[in-house]
Amino acid sequence: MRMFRPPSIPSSEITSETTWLRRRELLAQGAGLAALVTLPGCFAGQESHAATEPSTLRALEGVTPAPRRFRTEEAQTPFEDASTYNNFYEMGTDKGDPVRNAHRLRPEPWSVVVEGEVGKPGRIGLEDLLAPHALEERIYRLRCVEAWSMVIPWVGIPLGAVLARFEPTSRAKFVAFETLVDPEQLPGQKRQILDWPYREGLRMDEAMHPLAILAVGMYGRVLPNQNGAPLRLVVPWKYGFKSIKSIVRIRLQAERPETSWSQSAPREYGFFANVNPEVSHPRWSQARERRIGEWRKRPTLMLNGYAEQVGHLYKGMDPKKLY
Ligand SMILES: Nc1nc2c(c(=O)[nH]1)N[C@H]1C(S)=C(S)[C@@H](COP(=O)(O)O)O[C@H]1N2
Ligand SMILES: [Mo]
Repeated sequence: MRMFRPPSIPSSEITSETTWLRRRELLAQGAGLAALVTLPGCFAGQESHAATEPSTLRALEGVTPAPRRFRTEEAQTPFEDASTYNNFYEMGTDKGDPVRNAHRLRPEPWSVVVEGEVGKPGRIGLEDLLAPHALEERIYRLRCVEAWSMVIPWVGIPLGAVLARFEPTSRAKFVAFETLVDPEQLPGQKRQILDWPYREGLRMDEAMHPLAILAVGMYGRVLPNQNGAPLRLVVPWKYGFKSIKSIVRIRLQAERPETSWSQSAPREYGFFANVNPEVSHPRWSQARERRIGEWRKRPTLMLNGYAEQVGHLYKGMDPKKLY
């Protein structure tokens, strides 16, 4: 991960309302563009980017609105920014690379292997993974370790509910996740920037916490490829790199899994990666952050503002070790 550079995209508008919750018809490939530009707050004056939208981007039906504890009323990051300023190293290391390379990824059909310390292991199609769960909205802050942040209305399902279906055994203490490996779909994998696949992990109690979700959409629509289609993790109290994209494998296990960033730079990126303004990254302070679209920096909140909800998970642990 690199040092902060100001976003290369002009990001001035602020979507102040949750305009996105309107149910939308399935957008046909051609009609999609026209329909998207009419959505208030999105794409105003940005038609050129809309043209790069994956053709599968379509509305999600029947989403339960987020209850108070799973939403922030802060201004939401415009969809335009959240879908063009990305970290997805498998699609390139510049923030603009993912949206440029996104069309190569084929998010359907898609399946996920669930294995390890579970009663019912197996490979499961995305539809079957999602089917028994109602889609829920969650409006979360997400803070990148590079000190920029966003507010995004996700659509997904609680990770804990999904894991429970596979009947974790009593030996399951951690969950390991892996991203797809396919250099044709993810051209960044032609270079050994990280030891692919991208790998992340959570402790079991973190994974079961209701704030942790598997997201399939944002802003009421199917996830754009550059944001991790068709299925990504969102863990809002941890630095963004924990929120692994385009997941193909979930393994429950007794031991703490190795993760890509802590393996490549253990001094800089730990396993827990809890947002903590008091613990500096070795190369920069984490005390403040720049919300995409804002000029003035704002203070970073302990556990990204979710301390009341998840603080108890880390009782008795040294916060200095929780980076
Ligand atoms: N597979 C994979 N997942 C990933 C990354 C990545 O490079 N590869 N980058 C992470 C980082 S550093 C951040 S900040 C978030 C960014 O998510 P966004 O682009 O949807 O905002 O994705 C995370 N998930
Ligand atoms: Mo990040």
